[in-house]
Amino acid sequence: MDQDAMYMQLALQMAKATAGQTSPNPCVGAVVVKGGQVLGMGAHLQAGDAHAEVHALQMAGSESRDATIYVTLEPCSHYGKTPPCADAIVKAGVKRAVISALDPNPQVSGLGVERLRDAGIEVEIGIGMQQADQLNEMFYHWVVTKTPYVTMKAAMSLDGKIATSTGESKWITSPEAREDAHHYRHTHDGIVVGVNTVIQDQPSLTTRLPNGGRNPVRIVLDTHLRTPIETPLIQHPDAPTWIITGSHVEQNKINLFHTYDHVQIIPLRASTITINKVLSLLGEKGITSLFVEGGAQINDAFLQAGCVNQVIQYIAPKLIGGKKAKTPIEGKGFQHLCDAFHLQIAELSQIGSDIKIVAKRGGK
Ligand code: AOF
Ligand code: ZN
Repeated sequence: MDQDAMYMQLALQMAKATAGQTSPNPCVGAVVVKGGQVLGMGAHLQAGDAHAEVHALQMAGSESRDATIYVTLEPCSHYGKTPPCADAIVKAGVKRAVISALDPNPQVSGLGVERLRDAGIEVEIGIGMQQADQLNEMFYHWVVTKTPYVTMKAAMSLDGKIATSTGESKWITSPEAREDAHHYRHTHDGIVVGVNTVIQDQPSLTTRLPNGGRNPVRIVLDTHLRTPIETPLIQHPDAPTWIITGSHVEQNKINLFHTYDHVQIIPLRASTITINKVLSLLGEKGITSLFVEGGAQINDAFLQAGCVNQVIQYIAPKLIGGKKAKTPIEGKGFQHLCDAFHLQIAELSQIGSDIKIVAKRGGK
């Protein structure tokens, strides 16, 4: 591996280690190198904190002069919660900047590189780009569309059932597969279920990894505000719970939830809930990624709205059978094959005794 690729891998490793903790900002790593020595390194740890380059430059101090900086994302050029990194790089007297990927944030997008080049810094773009793009895929989507990147997850038997005909669903997949799914809770800002899932399964929707993990905001789509007060999402304040309702829900019903500080009732302006409206609302509230983990009806609503970016499917080697046994997506579905939602397999692996498929939008 050549030197540039090696130092960029170091920066990428640091960025990857912060997955799930920087939202609504991307994961970024930076390394400052001179004369074959690493002089500074850093990662952006959470929104509002210093950016990766600032940490790395500070560590290198005056040694940054004439050094090379490796950054996994184009240095920013705007005043956000922190001042522009491109200015800090110029001021430190860095000679060369190696960048994995451009920042699609319209406030930056090419301007960071321009500022570096204008100051006479040699800029090289593209080393490690694929990994950097993959790492910040959800941020890219949100910063451009202002709606969250949507991941739909399902766990089913080999014959495509998510429960038996009597409704038993615990557990179809192995503990290993269930733990894997918790990584997605950790790396998504929000998790969404329908009110029927809340009533039937009483889920807590928290992240339970061996070392903890970040809980996503728990979002319930509940047109008529049927969420029971005595459910874990209301009784346990482990994470915020947002209940999205139609416009017609009575105020005295909403007031019943007021004593729970972590609960917000959010009525839409229309009497019915549409997925596109929900996504715009969540995007505005800084939810950059949404994990859809609940209910065959909700899955269908996302599918019909054409708003699925990625599907995570766990398949257990069990046969359940039964005409009445549920499948991952119900509702109307598509009547014609030519209308079916096309995905491409991005990953295929075995987890515990189960198969895991990651499929992404695109392709025919
Ligand atoms: C960088 N290095 O480590 C990160 C960058 O509000 P702020 O100041 O934190 O700026 C957030 C934006 O900065 C974010 O939307 C993205 O475009 C960029 N993130 N840029 O140079 C970093 N995290
Ligand atoms: Zn920056």
